[in-house]
Amino acid sequence: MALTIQSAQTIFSNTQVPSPIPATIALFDQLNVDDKLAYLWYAYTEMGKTITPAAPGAARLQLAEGLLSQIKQMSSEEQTKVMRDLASRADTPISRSYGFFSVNTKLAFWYELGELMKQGIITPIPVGYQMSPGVRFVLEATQKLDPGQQITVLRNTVVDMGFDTSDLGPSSYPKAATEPAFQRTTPVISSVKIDGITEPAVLGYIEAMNADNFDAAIALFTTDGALQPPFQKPIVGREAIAKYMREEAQGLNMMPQQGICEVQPDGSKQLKITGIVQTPWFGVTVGMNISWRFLINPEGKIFFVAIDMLASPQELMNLRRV
Ligand code: EQ3
Repeated sequence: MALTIQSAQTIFSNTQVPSPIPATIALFDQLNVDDKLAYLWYAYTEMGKTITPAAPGAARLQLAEGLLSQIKQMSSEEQTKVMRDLASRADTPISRSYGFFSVNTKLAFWYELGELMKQGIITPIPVGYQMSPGVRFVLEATQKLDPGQQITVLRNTVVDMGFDTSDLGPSSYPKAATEPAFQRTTPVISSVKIDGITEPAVLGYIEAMNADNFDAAIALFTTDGALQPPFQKPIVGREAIAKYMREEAQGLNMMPQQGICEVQPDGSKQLKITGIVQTPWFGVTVGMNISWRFLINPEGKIFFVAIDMLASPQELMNLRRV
């Protein structure tokens, strides 16, 4: 029987535990625009007591520089309006430009605004703002998350800001190939060993990803293969996966720990692997508990891989079907 992405998405689904991340984002989405900005400020400064993101490289800030320098010259009311427009996804020139940024440039843009807020150059919260019970509720929900889940909530809220440019065609901003790279650190693991796993495509995938060797990783996929990032739809085809990896997978450190492999009657293999991934934004200070669910075709190529955020560290051990 031919492999389909739809059926691949369901592999090991009965071993999965719902993550609290979408529920927290849904609570955030219900806040009004000033509450959203206030929530992000309080969540970010609270988190900053224990973990802080690494300063983005000058090259990446340069991509956001045009918008940042416009904002710096504005009055405090105008600055607040820009932030409200971004958070409400309004159709304004700045919100459109932001919408074309890559994920990492969006994060770099807010990182810099956050620095300016800390220095008192930009007002973090609209003047006269009073914290609402709604914000308190979402902050409490956020505090219950582990650091890896907290940074995922922050990341996703930042990514969703700005005007939705997906239907507008390509932008004039530099994209994937010209995006400045994250400084790659030496992978924490020097050779890939995963308890219970010997599948060459999987070991090769982790090794290539830990070296930012996306060409080698892509070569392990079938031409119609797919990669499904956490909470997203599958990205289908080698070219689309390569573009995504260049934009979003640079500098990641992947530390798979254990896995299981089930051979199917048609010779394909289903594998679930759990482990830790670190983002260059937070380095070794934040480990995210994740799983990879691979479907390998009978010829040993990756037809599908889903990356899921785990609900708790206990889930790292949760490999068996129940
Ligand atoms: C200034 C402030 C605070 C106030 C204002 O009101 C509003 C905002 C937005 C503010 C600023 C907020 C800032 C600066 C937030 C910064 C957040 C950051 C830097 C978050 C970074 C998060 C990174 C994450 C969660 C990365 C996760 C990566 C994963 C899980 C990678 C998985 C992958 C694997 C394992 C694969 O095998 C394939 C590729 C893939 C990427 C899917």
